[in-house]
Amino acid sequence: EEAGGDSQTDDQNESASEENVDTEYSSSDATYTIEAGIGLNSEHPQYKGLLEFKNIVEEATDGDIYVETYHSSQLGDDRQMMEALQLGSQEVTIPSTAPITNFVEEYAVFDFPFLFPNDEVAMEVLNGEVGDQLLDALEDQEMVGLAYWENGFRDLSNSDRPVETAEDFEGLTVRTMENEIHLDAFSELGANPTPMAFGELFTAMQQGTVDGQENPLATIYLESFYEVQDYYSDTNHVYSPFVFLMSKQFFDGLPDDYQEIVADAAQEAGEYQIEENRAANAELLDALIEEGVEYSEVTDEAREEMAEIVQPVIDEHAEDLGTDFVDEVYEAIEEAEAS
Ligand code: TK8
Repeated sequence: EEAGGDSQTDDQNESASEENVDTEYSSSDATYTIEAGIGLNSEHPQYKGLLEFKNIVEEATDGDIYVETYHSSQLGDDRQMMEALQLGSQEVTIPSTAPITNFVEEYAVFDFPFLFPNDEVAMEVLNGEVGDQLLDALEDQEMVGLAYWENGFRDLSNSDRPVETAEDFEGLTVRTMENEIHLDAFSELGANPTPMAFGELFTAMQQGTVDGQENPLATIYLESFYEVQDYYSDTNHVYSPFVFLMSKQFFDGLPDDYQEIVADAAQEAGEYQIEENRAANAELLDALIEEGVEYSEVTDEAREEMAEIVQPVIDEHAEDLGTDFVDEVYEAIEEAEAS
């Protein structure tokens, strides 16, 4: 059984190192070793995607680049891993965009609630001009953004009550990512947002430090949050992209053909990750209900009410980010919707 709790960490370490030796290549024969770490556990499509990246890169370089994979925040939380990339002490991580805002502020536009109508439009915008521009901005932060992967639409789970409407958020203590827009939006809804790193979340829910959290269904199920959460609502309030990041120091030190191999592999493994992720998010509701979680269906009407309540938060942050940039994003969304 995989769970997010602390007691599981030893098992997860063990299985991670087993996976690392379970390949025809080894780090001792390699010229380059990529240490790649993610926050989610080995059950999540994000990790499957990372293993796919490993296979493609090792195969294409005949083991000259070796990829060591770590999950479950074994190398740190999203922010710490990005800092390690900047220092060149870790080579790859795949955070959600929300913690990237601490490095490239404009990524915050993706934290605007109800920004994207669906994941197809989101991916089109990310893979277009807007997404490229933001990847480029990472270079000043000593990171290279190689591809967009997908975390998905975020939903609410909690241990206190069924949440169907905006009113139901009142007084609910909700863990949010460490990101101003999330904090402000949940405050506006009447909840008590408590920012913390993902790796601390399971224990916080278990100990009752927070009533709930918000993440895509795949995470809620695959991280066994149902062990400590009784209610799930498909709020779909924010679409979270993942960004496949590489240390710029490391990338710049690779020969040109290897740079191309890792860039293509990040893209290709991402296509696989996105497919697996969408399947997981589409399939796991029944499984979650079977674990005893009560499902509250959120109507479009209720979502519209939530959107109205948080609109002032969006307006305020749009000012901060620059209205030209935000308008460009809105236009890209309109274009993607029309195509
Ligand atoms: C995993 C995180 C996680 C994110 C969060 O490293 O913190 O809630 O959704 O998936 O990036």
